[in-house]
Amino acid sequence: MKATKDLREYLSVLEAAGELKRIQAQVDWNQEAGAISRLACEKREAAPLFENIKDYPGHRMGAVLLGPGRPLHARIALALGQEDKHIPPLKLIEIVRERFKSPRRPVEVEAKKAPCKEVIIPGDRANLLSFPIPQIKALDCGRYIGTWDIVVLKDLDSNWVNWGIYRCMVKDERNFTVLLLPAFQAGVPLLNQHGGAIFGKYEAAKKPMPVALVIGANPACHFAAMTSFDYGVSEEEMAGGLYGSGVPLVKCETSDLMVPADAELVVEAEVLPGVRVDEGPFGEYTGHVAHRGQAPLARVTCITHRRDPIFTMANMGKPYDDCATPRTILHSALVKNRLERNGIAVKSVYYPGTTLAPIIAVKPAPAVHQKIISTLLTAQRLLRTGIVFVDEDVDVTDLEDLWWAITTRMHPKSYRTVDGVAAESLMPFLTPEERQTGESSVWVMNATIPYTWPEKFHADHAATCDYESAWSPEVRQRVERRWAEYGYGNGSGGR
Ligand SMILES: Cc1cc2nc3c(=O)[nH]c(=O)nc-3n(C[C@H](O)[C@H](O)[C@H](O)COP(=O)(O)O)c2cc1C
Ligand SMILES: [Mn+2]
Repeated sequence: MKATKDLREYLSVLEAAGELKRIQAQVDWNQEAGAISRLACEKREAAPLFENIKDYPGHRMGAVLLGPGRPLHARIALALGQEDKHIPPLKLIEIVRERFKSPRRPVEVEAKKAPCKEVIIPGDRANLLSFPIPQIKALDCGRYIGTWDIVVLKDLDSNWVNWGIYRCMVKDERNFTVLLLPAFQAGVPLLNQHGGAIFGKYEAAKKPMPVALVIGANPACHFAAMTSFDYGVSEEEMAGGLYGSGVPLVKCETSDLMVPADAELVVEAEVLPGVRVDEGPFGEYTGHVAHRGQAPLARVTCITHRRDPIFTMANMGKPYDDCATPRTILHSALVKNRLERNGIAVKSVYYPGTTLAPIIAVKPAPAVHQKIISTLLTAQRLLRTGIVFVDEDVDVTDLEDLWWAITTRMHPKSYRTVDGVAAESLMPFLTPEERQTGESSVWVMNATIPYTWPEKFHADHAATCDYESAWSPEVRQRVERRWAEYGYGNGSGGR
C-alpha cells in the first residue's frame, strides 16, 4: 500500500486504527494543548485532534500525530501505508531501506490545482497570530509555529534544495525565528545542519534568503525532512521514495521555492542577513531544555493555506515524542544502507530512544567495528553519544536482550571513547569548553564475544544458554509437538 496522500487522508487512517482522538471540549492553545499531547505521549494514548481551540473558532490543530502509539511505531507504519500497525520494527526498517534506495523526482502541479493555495494572503495583510500557534510548555520561551514543519531552502550557488524540520518561534504578526545553526563554530566546520550551512552563504553575500515554512504536508515529506541525509541530498526526492511516487510540488507566490501542494499552510518569508533575536529555551528531543540564545529572523512575504487549515504541532520531550518515534525507524534504515554502501553487511541496526546511539548486530570480523565507527562518523549526525556492538543472536530492538549482552559479554576493560568528534550542541552533557570548540566524544561498547577464541574455549566458557541453543532440534521438536499434551496453551507468553 502507498504512503498516505495528504494529512487529511492520514488523519482518517489514524482514526480508523484507534490512533486519533477528536477533542471537542474547548482547549487553550496556551499550554493546555501542549500538556494534553505530552501526557498522551507518556500514556501512549491516541494523538489529539483539537477541534475547539480557545480564541480560534473554526480552527483545528493536530498534535503528536507521528508520536508514540500502540505499539510504539504504529503511526509510522500507518503513514507509510502499512495495513498492519503491529508490523515489527525490523520489518519496517527494511521497507524504509528499500524506499530510500529509490528516490523519485517531484512533480510540479499548477497553482490552481494545489490545495495549499485555496487561500492566498499577501504579506501586507498576513498575520501569523491569526492561526492557533501554541505555547507548548510553560518553560518554552514563546509560541512555536514550526515544530512539525518543513523549512524549505535553496542553496545560493547550486540547484540543491534542502528540507529540514527546524523549530520556529513567532516573534510578532509578521516575523518568526528559524533555528538555523551556524555552519562553523570557532572556525570548525560543523555541517551539523544544512539550513545553517546554506544561510551562511546568503549571509556572507549579504542577501536575504527566501524560505518557505510548510505545515501539515503528507507525513512522507516530514519524514524526509527529519532524516539526517548527507549534505547535498535532496529531501524532496527522498520524500518521493518514501511516498512511492514523486511528491506534488507547487511554486511559491513570492519566490522560486517549491512546496508540497497538499500542505495545510505555507508561510513564505525571507531570512534577513545579519539579524539575530533572542530564542530559547525550548523543551527538546533530548528530554531536556536546550537554550541557544539567538536565532535568525524571517519576515513574512505571503501566507497561503487550505480552506479550514489544520495546524499541526510536535511536542518534543523525553522519549518518546514525534522526533524519536519516526527516527528510530528512519535513521536505522539510513545507517544500514550507509554501511551496506561501504561494503559492511550488518545483520541489524536499531536506534532506541532519542536516536543518538545505535545498537548494531554484526558478525565479528577483523576491523569491522572500527570500520563501522568511521563510516558513521563521516555522516556527522548518526553517531552522537555512543554505539553498542552485539552479536547476531541479540535482538537489537529488545533492551533487555541488549542489557544481557552488555552485562555478560562486554569485557569491562574494553569500554572506550572516541574523542574529537563533532558535538551535538543540544546535548545536556556538553561542558562549557565543548560548547566553544564544537568537539566532544562518543563511547563504544563492544558486547560481542571475541571471534578469535578457540572453538573449544568458547564452547566451554561462552556458549549461549537459551532454549534455541542448549537443546538439539530433535528434542525441541518433540517438546513443541507435545506442548499442548503437557497442558500448555498456544499463547505467546507474557514478556
Ligand atoms: C519536531 C522536530 C524539531 C526539530 N527541530 C530542529 C531544530 O530546531 N534545529 C535542528 O537543527 N534540527 C531540528 N530537528 C532535527 C532535524 O530535522 C534533522 O536533523 C534533519 O536532518 C535536519 O535537516 P538537514 O539534515 O537538511 O539539516 C528537529 C526534528 C524534529 C522532528
Ligand atoms: Mn539536508
